[in-house]
Parts: sequence; structure tokens; C-alpha cells
Amino acid sequence: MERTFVMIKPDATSRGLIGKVIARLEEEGLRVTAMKMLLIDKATAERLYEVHRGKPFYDGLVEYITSGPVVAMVLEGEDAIARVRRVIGATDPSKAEPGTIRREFGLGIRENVVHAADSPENARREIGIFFKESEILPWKGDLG
Ligand code: 3AN
Repeated sequence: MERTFVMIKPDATSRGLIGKVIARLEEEGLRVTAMKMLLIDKATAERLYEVHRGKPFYDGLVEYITSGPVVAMVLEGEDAIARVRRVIGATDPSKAEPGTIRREFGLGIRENVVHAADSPENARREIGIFFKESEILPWKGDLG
């Protein structure tokens, strides 16, 4: 089993898309093992997006991600990191594959519905920013 970090972004929480995004991920067979809704403060946003510091879109990204509620989650399943990235689609919704979450619901390259970790290292790091180990529930076998 692999763990990944997923976060529903402010453009999606504000448009009432929380349920739809989680449904897509669950339909993929991934299990939610931790979840919380919160407002991210600037320091946390800077930690989450530290690899992007200095890029032209960085300041706008930090401002956007702190602009409204997000839903932070840990998802578990076989090959969870790659599978979530596939269901989410490319960063730019207009370039994302048909049927992906970003293609269906994304507004633009920044307001693109959902964040997902892109490697095991980043999954561990990002989960650690939002969750204590005791907040992640134990895996209980296959869904269904
Ligand atoms: P992804 O979320 O697909 O892994 P990253 O890690 O390259 O994409 O970028 C992190 C976030 O930064 C994206 N989800 C998006 O919100 C924002 N972003 C990325 N590229 C741009 C850009 N060129 N202009 C504005 N925002 C961007």
C-alpha cells in the first residue's frame, strides 16, 4: 500500500466540488485515511510550495491557496501516488486528458481544483505538514 497527499483547493471548495472530487478518487479505489478542512496560513503555504519559491507564479500561488478553505487528505491504495496524478490530470486544465478532474472542473493553471503529491518523498513531506501520524487511520483491506 502506498500513501499520498491530496488537497482540494479554494477554487473547488468555493464552488461546492468537495464531494465530486472525493467521489472520483474513491471510484478509483483509493481509500481516504485522514481528512481535515482548514484555512492555510502563509507560513504553511510557503512550506507546501517551497520548491516553487522564486518562480514567477509563486506569490500569486501562495495568495490563492490561503484565500479560502482547503480539504487536506491522506489517500491510500496500491500505486496511489501515480494513480491520483492520473485521475487529476495535467497542471493546465486545458491540456489535461478528457475525463480527468482538472479537465472537467479546472478554471485555469492556478485554479486547478486539486493538489496531489508527485513522489513518495513529497507525499511523506506534505503529509507531515498537515497530519500527525496518530491522525491517519489504519488501512482495513480492500474497498467494497
Ligand atoms: P502540479 O500541481 O500539477 O504538480 P506544480 O507542482 O508544477 O503542478 O505547481 C503547483 C501549483 O502551482 C499548481 N497546482 C498550480 O496551482 C500552480 N501553478 C503551476 N504552474 C503555474 C503557472 N504557470 N501559473 C500559475 N500557477 C501555476
